[in-house]
Formats: sequence, structure tokens, C-alpha cells
Amino acid sequence: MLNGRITSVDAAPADVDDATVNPLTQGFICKKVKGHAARIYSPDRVMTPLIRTGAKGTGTFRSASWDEALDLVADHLRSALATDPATVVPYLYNSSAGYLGGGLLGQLLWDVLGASQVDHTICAASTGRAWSMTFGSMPGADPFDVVHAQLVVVWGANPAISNTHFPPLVQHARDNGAVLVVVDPRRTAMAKRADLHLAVRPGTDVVLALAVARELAARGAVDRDFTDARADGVDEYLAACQPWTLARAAEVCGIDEADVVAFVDLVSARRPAYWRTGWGMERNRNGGSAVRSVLALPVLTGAFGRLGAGVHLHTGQDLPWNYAALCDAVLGPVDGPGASPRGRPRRAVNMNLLGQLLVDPGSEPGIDVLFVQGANPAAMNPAQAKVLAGLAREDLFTVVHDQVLTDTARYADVVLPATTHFESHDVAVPYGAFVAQSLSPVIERVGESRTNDEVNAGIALRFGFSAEPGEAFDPTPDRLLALALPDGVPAAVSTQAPGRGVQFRDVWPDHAGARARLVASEGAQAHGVPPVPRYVELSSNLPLTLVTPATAKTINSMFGDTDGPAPVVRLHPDDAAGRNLVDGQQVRVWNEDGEVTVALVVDQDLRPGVASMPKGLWRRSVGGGFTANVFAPDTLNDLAGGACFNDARVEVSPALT
Ligand SMILES: Nc1nc2c(c(=O)[nH]1)N[C@H]1C(S)=C(S)[C@@H](COP(=O)(O)OP(=O)(O)OC[C@H]3O[C@@H](n4cnc5c(=O)[nH]c(N)nc54)[C@H](O)[C@@H]3O)O[C@H]1N2
Ligand SMILES: Nc1nc2c(c(=O)[nH]1)N[C@H]1C(S)=C(S)[C@@H](COP(=O)(O)OP(=O)(O)OC[C@H]3O[C@@H](n4cnc5c(=O)[nH]c(N)nc54)[C@H](O)[C@@H]3O)O[C@H]1N2
Ligand SMILES: [Mo]
Repeated sequence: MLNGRITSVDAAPADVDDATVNPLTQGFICKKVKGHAARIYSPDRVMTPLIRTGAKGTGTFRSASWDEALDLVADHLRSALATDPATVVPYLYNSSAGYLGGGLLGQLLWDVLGASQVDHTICAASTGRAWSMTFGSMPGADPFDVVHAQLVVVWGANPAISNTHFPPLVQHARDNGAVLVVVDPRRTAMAKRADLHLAVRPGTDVVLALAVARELAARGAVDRDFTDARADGVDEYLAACQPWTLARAAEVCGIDEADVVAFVDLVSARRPAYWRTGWGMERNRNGGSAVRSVLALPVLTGAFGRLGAGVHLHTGQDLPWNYAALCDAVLGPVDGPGASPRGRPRRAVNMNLLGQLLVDPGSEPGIDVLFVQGANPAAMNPAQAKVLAGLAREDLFTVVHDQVLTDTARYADVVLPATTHFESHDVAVPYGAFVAQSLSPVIERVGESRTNDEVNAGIALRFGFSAEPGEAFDPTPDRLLALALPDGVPAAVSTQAPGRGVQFRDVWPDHAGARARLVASEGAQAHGVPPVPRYVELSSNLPLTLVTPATAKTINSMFGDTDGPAPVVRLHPDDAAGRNLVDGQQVRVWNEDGEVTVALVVDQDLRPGVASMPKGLWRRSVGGGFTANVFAPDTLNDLAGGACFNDARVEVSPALT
């Protein structure tokens, strides 16, 4: 800190003995967060409310007072709500913000106004659903437990980039004799160190997992003691695996049969086994089936019940939030006088279809007011061309509440400045660690920024609700936390305090009889979920599958403004040679939805047929108006309406000169 400004951001030293220090960081934090100061004071930072003066997309605004901006927002909301509340779409996301940053009052505000509800399908919807179908609300295994494992399987995850504190723990396990298997179409940093790397064709994971299950059954290696006691649907599941021989799987997945055999050998023999699954495999048309079938493998092999065994997917279910109390305090008790309209059906909007609904809603209500808070759909959504065309609509009123002037904010009619977590109170539960942390502001507010709940309160006020101290929409963090977390914020949370919860020993799935489930429930099946995971051939008219993995420099599009990754496309040497392309050359990446011109990197670490571009580029860093997201189809995958980012098909040609 210097003169009230943050100059650098770092982790607490590893040897500090303080309950508030995150035990996972061990003295280091990732690169992008080290550079956070640059973003707090970035030239793109929104300092005051802004009202559009130029054409949409040009980022031309004048400053306004909060009152003027919020009055304008409320006027537009009022007329749209009067016509049809479903035409108001509050696009609230906040994937990288803490719980308060996410805005506790937001959902309640839009609920009480009857606006559409935006379903969070852009990320983790399919993995989350696959998990709850299999394990109910059982939390993931503690990452610290991995050091006790003898087999570590990392599937569709890239922890060296996306969860940088996990690889050292895996190394610890390997030092103790663990074997590491990585399933990823790219040779990631972890795959390079792995004992076995299965570079499957994107979207074929389900085939590999079903074939492994079939082979386990054929060898008599299914842990029947475990499954008889703890799992349902095993025989029906194994019957469905029958078509998937090792040879067929190797062919479909594009890998050596010997490697699949080696994988089965490891999975059937080594205990305890720790499975770390990620989100890379959900982002295609077979994504839900992929995750379900992968989660079935530890069940079939009984990879539970002892330290070092289990599955880690997410850390979501670890704080005892009392949303009901919060809801009652804000909206009043459900049955009492003045009962709130909670529970009233609202139009559901799938995030992935935003572009589609903006340009051509078909039989659905149109979108007249779009209120974006903590998201950047112009850069991060699939079908970028549709999203941009939609945002450019003159008859659409768009409000964006963000810290910086994002690609989406440039299209807004009103931009509202948001605080960063260095300027406000929050509670954060990170990816990859069961550690809740209470955050306090360390600097004064930058510009006139406000928290999400302060903005929500400002709107609520204009609709006749009170935001006075202690009243309905009072956004004071202490009040909201006291309501939502009546016992306070734990300094650190483990899956089970004290000590660690071991799945199927101390922590159980919550299905009837606390059993894992391999076959979809009747309820899920009634909603079109196939009883067991299934594979659909991902046919395409273009030869390359484009994946867009997370980068070390960005969190989604955050930090892309200050120090983003190089805007390049990567190809395997064979794919480059087959197109007479050389490293460093400018190339066109294109499909029927759009094109970008970027430099080519010839990369041995990709498998042939797979191209890769970074996730989270800003439009200005690519030029030509689009990023990799122009290629991402807005097809929905097979579970929970999930996104298909890694299901993009492209061709790469020399750039036109
Ligand atoms: N540095 C950094 N960290 C992040 C983020 C970030 O943007 N940057 N984002 C955060 C967020 S929001 C999320 S959701 C997580 C994501 O965390 P991860 O899931 O670990 O990251 P991804 O890059 O989405 O995908 C992981 C891997 O999946 C691979 N993959 C792609 N398609 C397939 C497939 O069909 N099958 C298999 N088996 N693998 C496939 C990719 O090559 C990639 O290496 O990371 C979080 N952490
Ligand atoms: N091609 C491709 N696209 C992808 C993916 C992929 O793998 N490939 N992955 C997807 C994934 S994993 C995810 S999670 C989504 C993310 O999609 P988005 O959430 O739309 O993307 P972010 O860049 O995280 O945008 C978050 C915005 O919120 C702002 N912000 C941060 N904190 C606050 C706050 O407290 N209040 C307010 N009002 N704003 C705040 C940030 O400045 C940032 O602009 O993108 C998806 N898009
Ligand atoms: Mo995500």
C-alpha cells in the first residue's frame, strides 16, 4: 500500500500462524491475481455512472449522477414491467465474486418484480447436475486428502492453470508413490508429468468411461461389496456399457487401446484413488453424459471410505446459508399479511440462448430491458455474433453494472460502477478449497463505485421498498451476513469439522438410504435425461474442433483488459503442415458464424484435429470484432441446458493479405 493505494497483491507467507490465512495458498498466489492492482486502477475502470451519448458499441458516454442514472433505469424498468415482466431480463452472474459481491438482494428484487429468471447454465450446470444426480448434496473430497492417494485421476481439468494450489499436493502424493493419470485432449502441464495421459478426442469422454466400466465388470473388478451396500442402478448401468468394448472406445476416442487397458489396470488395482474432475469435458453436446459416466467410475471401484479416496469436483456446499431468513426479512414471511409473490412462476432464460433471444425470440417474449450485473456476455457467451447483434438493437435498453468498461458495457445505455472486493466487505469460498474467508475493505472506494446490493437497493427504493437501516432492502453487509449466516462466518471450513470428512465414511450422499445413484431418477427421466449416459457422434462439416481453455493470465475475461493472453490459435504440427501453415504466420480462423485473424502457434501438445484459442480475450485484443466465442455454438448440451464452448468447429487458412 502507498498513499491509500494498493501497489501489490500477494499471499500471506506460508509460516504465518493465523486462522484467517488460507491454508491452501502456502505463501503463493497465481500470476493474474498478483497483477490485480493494475485492474483496480485500470484506465478502463468505470468511475461514475455513465449514460450513453453515441452509437451502441462505441463506448461513448457522459458521466451522470447515481440518482439520474438509477431514475432512468427505473423508468425503463417500469414501462417494460407494465407491458410484460418477462421482457425484463436480469442477467446476474458474478462467477468470480464473493457471496456479497454476488448480490444477496438481487435475486429477491427481481423475484418480487416478477422479471425473468436467468438460469446459470454457462458454466458448471451440467457438472453440478451430474454430481447431484449421482451424489445428492454430498460435498467433494477435500483437496488436502489427495496427498494420501495412491492413484490420482485428473479428468477434464487443468489445475496447473485453474487451481494452481492443487498440483503441489498431487506432487506430494506422487512422492509417496501415487500414480497420476490425466484425461485431456491437450498435453497440459499436469499431463506432461503424468504416468498416463489419455488425449481423448473432445466430447468422447463418455465412451472411454463406459468402456472402462465394461472392462471392470468383465474382469470382476467392480467392488461389489461397496456397490451392494452403497450404490443403486449398478446392473442397469453396466448393461448399458456392453456395446463399448475397449477396441471400439479406443477408436472413437482416438487413443491407443493399450492405454485404455493400462488405465483399467490402474483403476482396478490402486487404492486409495482420488478423482479430480473439471469442467472441460462438460462443454460439448455429450457433456452431461461425460460427467455422469466419469463419476460412476469411483462408485464402481469403491473409491471411497478412507483417507485419500473420493471425488473432488466443486466446493459449493460448505456454508450454512440461511436464505429463508434473508428472504423473510426482505420480502416478509410467506404466509403472513403482505405475503410476497415468492414462488410465483417466472420465465426462465437459459444464459446460453441470450444471443438467440435478443435477435429472434421466436415464440418467446422478447427482451426489452437487459440488466447485466457481474457478467460479460459480449465476450463470454456462445454465439457471439448473435449476442453482439442483439446488444446493438436500438430498441433494447441495456444496463451494465461492472468494475470496468467491458465489451458488454460498451453497448450499454447505462453503465454503473461496481466495487472490487478490495473496496467492500465480502465472504469468499474459492474454487478448489474448503476455506471460507471473510474479506474487509482495504482501500477507499475507487470513483463512485457501489456494491451489487447497494445498486439493488437503489432500484428497490424506486419501486417503493425501503432501504432504511434494518428495513427490507437495507444493503449493509453486516445486516445481510447476520441474516444469511446467523452463526457468523467461519474462519475456515472443512467438509467436516474438526478434521476432514471422508466420503462414504463421514460424509454421505443424501439420496434415500444415502446411496450413490448411477441411473437417472424417474423425475429426471421425465425431464428427458437419459437413464444412463449415452454417446452421440459429434458430426461436423469442418475438420477442426476448437477448445478454449482457461489461461493463467485471466479469470474468464477479467484481467484481459490489463494483461491478457496472446490472441493466437494453436494447431498440432500435422494440422499446420497439412495446411501449409507455419508457426508465427497470421491465419484466419473461421466457420459459418464468423472469423478472426490471429497468429498461429504450432503446438506439439495438442492432438491432431484439435485447435485451441484462449478463453476470455477482449474484442479489442483480437481485432475484427470477434473472439473465439464467435465460433462457440449455442447448442445446449445433454444435461441442464449446459454450454457447448468446446464443441466449436472451425477451419484455419492463411490470412488474406
Ligand atoms: N487461471 C484461471 N483459473 C480459473 C479460471 C480462469 O479463467 N483462469 N476460470 C475459473 C472457472 S469460471 C472455471 S469454470 C474453472 C475451469 O477449470 P477447468 O475445468 O480446470 O478449466 P478448463 O480450461 O475449462 O478445462 C479444463 C481442461 O479440459 C480440457 N478439455 C476440453 N474439452 C475436453 C473434453 O472433451 N474432454 C476432456 N477430458 N477434456 C477436455 C481442456 O483442454 C482443459 O485443459 O477454472 C476457474 N479457474
Ligand atoms: N469460449 C469459452 N467461453 C467461455 C468458457 C469457455 O470455456 N470457453 N467458459 C465459461 C465459464 S467457465 C464461465 S464461468 C463464464 C464466465 O462468464 P462471465 O461471468 O460473463 O465472465 P467474467 O469475465 O467472469 O465476467 C464477470 C464480470 O463481472 C465483473 N465483476 C467482478 N466482480 C463484480 C462485482 O462484485 N460486481 C459487479 N457488478 N461486477 C463484478 C468483472 O469485472 C467482469 O467483467 O464464461 C464462459 N465462457
Ligand atoms: Mo466457470
